[in-house]
Amino acid sequence: MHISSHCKEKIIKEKTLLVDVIFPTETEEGIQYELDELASLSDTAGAEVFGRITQRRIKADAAFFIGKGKAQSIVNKAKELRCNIILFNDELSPTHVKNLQKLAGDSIKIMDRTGIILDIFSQHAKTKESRKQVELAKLEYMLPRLTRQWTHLERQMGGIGTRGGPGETQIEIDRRLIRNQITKLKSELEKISRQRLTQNQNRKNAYKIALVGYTNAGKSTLLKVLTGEDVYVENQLFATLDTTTRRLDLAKELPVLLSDTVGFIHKLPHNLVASFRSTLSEVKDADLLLKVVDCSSLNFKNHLDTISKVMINITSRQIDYILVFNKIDNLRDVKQLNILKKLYPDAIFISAQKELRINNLLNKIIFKATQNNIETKILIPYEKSGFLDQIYSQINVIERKEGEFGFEFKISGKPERIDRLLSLLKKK
Ligand SMILES: Nc1nc2c(ncn2[C@@H]2O[C@H](COP(=O)(O)OP(=O)(O)OP(=O)(O)O)[C@@H](O)[C@H]2O)c(=O)[nH]1
Ligand SMILES: [Mg+2]
Repeated sequence: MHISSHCKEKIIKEKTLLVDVIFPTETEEGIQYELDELASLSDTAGAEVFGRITQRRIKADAAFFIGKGKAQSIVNKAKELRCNIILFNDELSPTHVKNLQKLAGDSIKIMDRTGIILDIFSQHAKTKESRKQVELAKLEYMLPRLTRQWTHLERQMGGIGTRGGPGETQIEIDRRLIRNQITKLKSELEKISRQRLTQNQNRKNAYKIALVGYTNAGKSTLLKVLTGEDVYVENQLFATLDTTTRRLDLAKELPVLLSDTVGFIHKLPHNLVASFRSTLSEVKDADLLLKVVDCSSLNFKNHLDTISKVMINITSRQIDYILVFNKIDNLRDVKQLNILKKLYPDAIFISAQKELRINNLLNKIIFKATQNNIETKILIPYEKSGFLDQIYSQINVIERKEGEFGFEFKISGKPERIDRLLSLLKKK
C-alpha cells in the first residue's frame, strides 16, 4: 500500500487496535472482511494496525457500545501493545465516545470508522472546494461530540465576535463557534456550486457519463485510459476527492463528457455524502453511469450493494448504466471469468490498467449514447432568434438553413431532450 511522505511521521507515532462487534445479523466471514477494510483505512490514514478484537453481542451497550468489562480489557490490551488509538468499526454515539474516552485516559484516543474516514478525506482534500466540504463534514461530526477536551477553539477559529457572552461556559462558546463556522462554510460552498453551474451551461448538449464505484475500483485509471488525461491514480483509499470532467472523443457529432469523482465505501458517513453533494452533482445529472467494480475482490457483491445504497442517497432518479467489471487481469483464472460472465451477462469485462477489452466498453458507450436518438427538423421563426443559443447548447445541430419563415434546423438527439426544447420554444 502506498503511503505518502507526509504520513510517514504519523506511522511512527500512531498504532491502532481495531475493534468490531458482531451482531446477530452479521457473519464471522463478513466481519473479517470489514476488519480488513478498516485496517486499510487505518493504513491509508497513516496508522499501523497492531491487533484486532471482536465481541459478539445482541445489541450495542447504551453506555460503552461494548460491555464495560470488555471495554476495560480492550483498554488494557491497547496499553500492553502500546497502541495510541482504539478504532471501532461502527459509528459511536457521543455518549459512547465520552465514556470510552474516560476509561482509556489521555494517552489513548478513541476513534470510530467515520472519524478515520474523515481524517483520510482531510489529508487528501486538495482544492478549495473539497477542503471546505471536508471541514463542514468534520464540524458536523464534532458538534454533538464536544467534551471538555475540546477547549481553546477560539485560538484556532479566532477573530472578532468569537468571545462569549456573559455566563457562557467554554463548551457553549465552542458550540457556538462551530455553528457559526458551519453556516459560513455552507454559504461559501453554495457560492462555489453556483459558479460551477454557470460554467457548466455550455456543456448542456453533451452526453454526460459519470464513473461511480467503490473506492480503489479503478475509476481514475479508466478515465485516464479513455481520455488520455493524466489523473491521479494510487493504490490507496479515496485517492480522488474532486470531480474531474474530460471530453471523450467517440464519434463525430457526439460530444461526450466523462466525469470521475469520489469513491464510495461501506458505511460512508452521511454528513460526508451531504457535504459532497455539489461535487457529486456530475453523478446526479449524468445521462449514463459506468459502475466500476473490482471483480477480483472477494467482496465485489457487497461493493455493488454499496453503490446502489449510496446512489439512492444522491438521487431518486433512475439513471441508465453499464456495469464495468474491472481488474480482470487480477482474476485467478479464465474459469472465474466465465462464471462471472454467466452471472452478469450484461456486464463489460475489462482491465483498465492493462488496457484489455477497452473497445468493448467504448462500443457499448456509443450504443447507449446514440440509442433511441432521433433526427428531426424544427423551425425557429426569425423573431425568436434569441432561442438559437439554447438550440446549440442543448442539442446536436446537423444542418441550419435560413428559410422564408425562419431558421430551419435539422437536429438529432434523445426524444426527451427534443421535447423539452420544443416546449421551451412554445413558452417563449
Ligand atoms: N490489477 C489491476 N489493477 C488496477 C486496474 N485498474 C486500476 N488498478 C489499480 O488499482 C488501484 C486504484 O486505482 P484508481 O484508478 O486510483 O482507483 P479509483 O477507483 O479511482 O480509487 P479512489 O479514487 O481511491 O476511489 C491503483 O493501484 C491502480 O493501478 C486493473 O485493471 N488491474
Ligand atoms: Mg480515483
